[in-house]
Amino acid sequence: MARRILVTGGAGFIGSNFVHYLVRETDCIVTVLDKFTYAGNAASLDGLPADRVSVVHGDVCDADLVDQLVGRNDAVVHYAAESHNDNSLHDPRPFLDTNIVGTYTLLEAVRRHETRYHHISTDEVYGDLELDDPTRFTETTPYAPSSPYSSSKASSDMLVRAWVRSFDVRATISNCSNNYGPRQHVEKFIPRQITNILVGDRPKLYGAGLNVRDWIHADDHSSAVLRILEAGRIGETYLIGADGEENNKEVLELILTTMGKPSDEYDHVVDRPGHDLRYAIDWTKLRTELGWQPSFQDFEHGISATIEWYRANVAWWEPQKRATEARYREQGQ
Ligand code: NAD
Ligand code: TDX
Repeated sequence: MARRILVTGGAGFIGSNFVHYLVRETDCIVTVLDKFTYAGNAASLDGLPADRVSVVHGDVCDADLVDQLVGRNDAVVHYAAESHNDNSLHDPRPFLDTNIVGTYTLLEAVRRHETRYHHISTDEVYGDLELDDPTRFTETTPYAPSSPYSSSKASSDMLVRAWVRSFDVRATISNCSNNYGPRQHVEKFIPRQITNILVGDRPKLYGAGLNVRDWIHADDHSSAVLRILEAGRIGETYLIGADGEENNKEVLELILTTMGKPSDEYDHVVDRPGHDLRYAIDWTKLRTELGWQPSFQDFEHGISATIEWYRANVAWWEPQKRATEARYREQGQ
């Protein structure tokens, strides 16, 4: 197991959950590299021991800084990204810079230092499925991304594959389904609806809400990544999921009723252009090859715990809420 791990994007949603997970479950030393964009939150790393976790404020596109940090670590787990589809439809450029050039910059550094690299990606690289399609995404599904976000992530995956083949970089890739849990930015579906209810606004459902997402708890994503880092085969891709398919309308109704509201107390708003219909992950390879299993299988319980986290941590999300909703209002969403 790597002793010193560089976690990029460690002040974001999934990256911060991974850092907390590493501190709880391992004895490794963590360095976070984060640009603290609107999505990075220093408070997400509060309470972590200073002798285990240090934070560097910087950009994954800064080649000198990345080279120095990679040189001091045994492994890199690359979470940093522009991550929100809606933002990518209005201003794609930062997605190309961070997601593509940032990944290139890290790959060049791990190539020079011969450092183990794990690349965090998304199931959205595979495009979408019909609602009644019996198949799910596997590691051999052809890439067919729909949005500027997912195409930039697909590009970054391709760079990793090329650096493995051409330069023998010791890399693995994981493509995970939709995460939920604590510390997710209020622009994303589940936290947006929970915090709308908490501030007295109505939740907002895009279109008819029949789109299906395959939900996994962020801690299960973390345990899968750690397993791949420890035992994954170099050059391989692993899909991460937890059999959590739900349509958006059902998820919203669950949030409303769990929070004591009538299940129809929400607005339908304009749909996302090019909105992917359904994602679904077949994670057989992760189970059979690496023996991984998810721990959070009760979605209703996971949603209740997430609602409680947002209730108890208003100071964490309130500063971002007004600006996020102002942006959505401009877009009619
Ligand atoms: P997030 O937006 O919550 O966090 C991204 C973090 O990256 C932030 O802390 C931000 O400050 C940092 N960052 C952005 N640009 C940077 C740059 N140029 N240099 C350094 N740091 C930078 O995102 P998230 O939802 O936690 O997603 C993390 C990763 O997981 C992404 O690679 C995303 O594609 C992937 N992923 C997310 C999901 C999901 O459901 N959210 C699912 C599968 C995969
Ligand atoms: O207010 C909303 N109303 C709504 O109906 C928002 C913000 C979203 N939605 C819908 C759109 C999607 O069908 O909910 C679904 C989930 O939306 P997002 O939270 O924006 O996630 P999604 O677009 O599915 O992408 C997420 O999962 C894959 C992450 O943001 C990506 O980073 C990850 O790669």
